[in-house]
Amino acid sequence: MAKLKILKKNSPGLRCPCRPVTEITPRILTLLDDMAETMYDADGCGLAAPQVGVLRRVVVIDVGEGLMELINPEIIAAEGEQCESEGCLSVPGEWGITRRPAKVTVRAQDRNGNWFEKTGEGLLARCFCHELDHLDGKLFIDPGIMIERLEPAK
Ligand code: GNR
Ligand code: NI
Repeated sequence: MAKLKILKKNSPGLRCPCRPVTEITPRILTLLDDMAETMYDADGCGLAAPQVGVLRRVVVIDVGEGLMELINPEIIAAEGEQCESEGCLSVPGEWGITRRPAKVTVRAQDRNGNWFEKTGEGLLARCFCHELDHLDGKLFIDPGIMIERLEPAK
Protein backbone atom coordinates (compact mmCIF):
# COMPACT_ATOMS: atom_id res chain seq x y z
CA MET A 1 0.00 0.00 0.00
CA ALA A 2 1.11 3.52 -0.66
CA LYS A 3 -0.18 6.96 0.11
CA LEU A 4 -0.61 8.98 -3.08
CA LYS A 5 -0.32 12.74 -3.67
CA ILE A 6 -3.67 14.47 -4.08
CA LEU A 7 -3.76 16.96 -6.97
CA LYS A 8 -5.11 20.43 -6.19
CA LYS A 9 -7.70 22.61 -7.94
CA ASN A 10 -5.46 24.14 -10.63
CA SER A 11 -4.10 20.78 -11.89
CA PRO A 12 -5.12 20.18 -15.54
CA GLY A 13 -5.71 16.47 -14.81
CA LEU A 14 -8.70 17.34 -12.64
CA ARG A 15 -10.42 18.82 -15.71
CA CYS A 16 -10.05 15.80 -18.00
CA PRO A 17 -12.74 13.22 -18.75
CA CYS A 18 -11.53 9.81 -17.54
CA ARG A 19 -11.45 6.63 -19.63
CA PRO A 20 -13.29 3.46 -18.64
CA VAL A 21 -11.39 0.53 -17.14
CA THR A 22 -11.44 -2.16 -19.83
CA GLU A 23 -9.48 -4.80 -17.92
CA ILE A 24 -9.09 -5.11 -14.15
CA THR A 25 -5.32 -5.59 -14.01
CA PRO A 26 -3.08 -5.84 -10.91
CA ARG A 27 -2.31 -2.15 -11.48
CA ILE A 28 -6.00 -1.29 -11.02
CA LEU A 29 -6.17 -3.38 -7.82
CA THR A 30 -3.08 -1.61 -6.45
CA LEU A 31 -4.65 1.72 -7.41
CA LEU A 32 -7.81 0.83 -5.44
CA ASP A 33 -5.71 -0.12 -2.38
CA ASP A 34 -3.59 3.03 -2.60
CA MET A 35 -6.64 5.26 -3.13
CA ALA A 36 -8.32 3.81 -0.01
CA GLU A 37 -5.17 4.42 2.05
CA THR A 38 -4.91 7.96 0.69
CA MET A 39 -8.60 8.69 1.39
CA TYR A 40 -8.41 7.43 4.98
CA ASP A 41 -5.14 9.27 5.61
CA ALA A 42 -6.70 12.52 4.37
CA ASP A 43 -9.92 11.94 6.36
CA GLY A 44 -12.05 12.15 3.22
CA CYS A 45 -15.25 10.25 2.57
CA GLY A 46 -14.43 9.61 -1.08
CA LEU A 47 -11.64 9.81 -3.64
CA ALA A 48 -11.62 9.60 -7.44
CA ALA A 49 -8.66 8.39 -9.52
CA PRO A 50 -8.07 11.71 -11.33
CA GLN A 51 -7.40 13.28 -7.90
CA VAL A 52 -4.29 11.10 -7.72
CA GLY A 53 -3.34 11.69 -11.35
CA VAL A 54 -4.88 8.58 -12.93
CA LEU A 55 -7.41 9.35 -15.68
CA ARG A 56 -9.47 6.17 -15.26
CA ARG A 57 -13.03 5.64 -14.03
CA VAL A 58 -12.19 4.39 -10.51
CA VAL A 59 -13.64 5.66 -7.21
CA VAL A 60 -13.44 4.74 -3.52
CA ILE A 61 -16.01 5.89 -0.95
CA ASP A 62 -16.46 5.40 2.80
CA VAL A 63 -19.17 7.44 4.47
CA GLY A 64 -18.94 5.36 7.65
CA GLU A 65 -20.51 2.15 6.42
CA GLY A 66 -17.30 0.57 5.13
CA LEU A 67 -15.15 0.83 2.04
CA MET A 68 -16.91 0.91 -1.31
CA GLU A 69 -14.88 0.38 -4.49
CA LEU A 70 -16.48 1.51 -7.76
CA ILE A 71 -15.07 0.75 -11.20
CA ASN A 72 -16.79 2.32 -14.23
CA PRO A 73 -19.62 3.72 -12.07
CA GLU A 74 -22.76 5.21 -13.64
CA ILE A 75 -25.76 6.89 -12.04
CA ILE A 76 -28.78 4.88 -13.16
CA ALA A 77 -31.45 6.63 -11.05
CA ALA A 78 -31.74 9.85 -9.09
CA GLU A 79 -34.66 11.49 -7.34
CA GLY A 80 -35.46 14.40 -5.07
CA GLU A 81 -33.16 17.23 -4.13
CA GLN A 82 -30.84 18.15 -1.27
CA CYS A 83 -28.93 21.37 -0.75
CA GLU A 84 -26.18 20.59 1.77
CA SER A 85 -22.54 21.36 2.44
CA GLU A 86 -19.74 19.87 0.42
CA GLY A 87 -15.95 20.06 0.31
CA CYS A 88 -13.20 18.44 -1.74
CA LEU A 89 -9.71 17.20 -0.91
CA SER A 90 -8.54 18.83 -4.17
CA VAL A 91 -10.07 22.17 -3.17
CA PRO A 92 -8.77 22.57 0.39
CA GLY A 93 -10.26 25.31 2.53
CA GLU A 94 -13.32 25.88 0.33
CA TRP A 95 -16.79 24.77 1.32
CA GLY A 96 -20.16 25.38 -0.23
CA ILE A 97 -23.75 24.33 -0.49
CA THR A 98 -24.45 22.19 -3.54
CA ARG A 99 -27.68 21.13 -5.19
CA ARG A 100 -27.73 17.35 -5.53
CA PRO A 101 -30.38 14.62 -5.82
CA ALA A 102 -31.59 13.32 -2.45
CA LYS A 103 -31.39 9.68 -3.52
CA VAL A 104 -28.99 8.22 -6.08
CA THR A 105 -28.57 4.69 -7.45
CA VAL A 106 -25.18 3.80 -8.93
CA ARG A 107 -24.23 0.82 -11.05
CA ALA A 108 -20.54 -0.15 -10.97
CA GLN A 109 -18.10 -3.03 -11.17
CA ASP A 110 -16.33 -4.41 -8.11
CA ARG A 111 -12.68 -5.53 -8.10
CA ASN A 112 -13.76 -8.91 -9.52
CA GLY A 113 -15.46 -7.24 -12.45
CA ASN A 114 -18.95 -8.09 -11.23
CA TRP A 115 -21.59 -5.42 -11.72
CA PHE A 116 -23.60 -4.33 -8.67
CA GLU A 117 -26.03 -1.57 -7.77
CA LYS A 118 -26.06 0.59 -4.67
CA THR A 119 -28.58 3.23 -3.59
CA GLY A 120 -27.60 6.03 -1.26
CA GLU A 121 -29.28 8.99 0.40
CA GLY A 122 -27.89 12.02 2.20
CA LEU A 123 -24.08 12.13 2.34
CA LEU A 124 -23.71 8.93 0.30
CA ALA A 125 -25.86 10.36 -2.51
CA ARG A 126 -23.73 13.54 -2.44
CA CYS A 127 -20.53 11.49 -2.53
CA PHE A 128 -21.73 9.43 -5.49
CA CYS A 129 -22.43 12.64 -7.43
CA HIS A 130 -19.21 14.35 -6.28
CA GLU A 131 -16.94 11.41 -7.19
CA LEU A 132 -18.64 10.70 -10.52
CA ASP A 133 -18.32 14.40 -11.39
CA HIS A 134 -14.53 14.07 -10.83
CA LEU A 135 -14.50 11.35 -13.52
CA ASP A 136 -15.93 13.90 -15.96
CA GLY A 137 -13.53 16.69 -14.97
CA LYS A 138 -16.05 18.57 -12.83
CA LEU A 139 -15.54 20.06 -9.37
CA PHE A 140 -18.18 20.99 -6.79
CA ILE A 141 -17.18 24.67 -7.00
CA ASP A 142 -18.31 24.78 -10.64
CA PRO A 143 -21.34 26.87 -11.61
CA GLY A 144 -24.52 24.84 -11.53
CA ILE A 145 -23.24 22.57 -8.76
CA MET A 146 -22.30 24.93 -5.90
CA ILE A 147 -25.17 27.30 -5.21
CA GLU A 148 -23.69 29.14 -2.24
CA ARG A 149 -20.14 29.60 -1.02
CA LEU A 150 -19.58 29.07 2.70
CA GLU A 151 -17.01 31.25 4.43
CA PRO A 152 -14.18 29.25 5.99
CA ALA A 153 -14.58 28.87 9.77
CA LYS A 154 -12.05 31.05 11.55
O1 GNR B 1 -14.07 14.40 1.99
C1 GNR B 1 -15.00 14.77 1.28
N1 GNR B 1 -16.14 15.22 1.84
C2 GNR B 1 -17.32 15.42 1.16
C3 GNR B 1 -18.36 16.06 1.81
C4 GNR B 1 -19.56 16.27 1.18
C5 GNR B 1 -19.73 15.82 -0.11
C6 GNR B 1 -18.70 15.20 -0.78
C7 GNR B 1 -17.51 14.99 -0.15
S1 GNR B 1 -16.24 14.15 -0.99
C8 GNR B 1 -14.82 14.76 -0.17
C9 GNR B 1 -13.58 14.00 -0.60
C10 GNR B 1 -13.28 14.30 -2.05
O2 GNR B 1 -12.79 15.32 -2.43
N2 GNR B 1 -13.65 13.40 -2.92
O3 GNR B 1 -13.48 13.61 -4.23
NI1 NI C 1 -13.50 15.79 -4.46
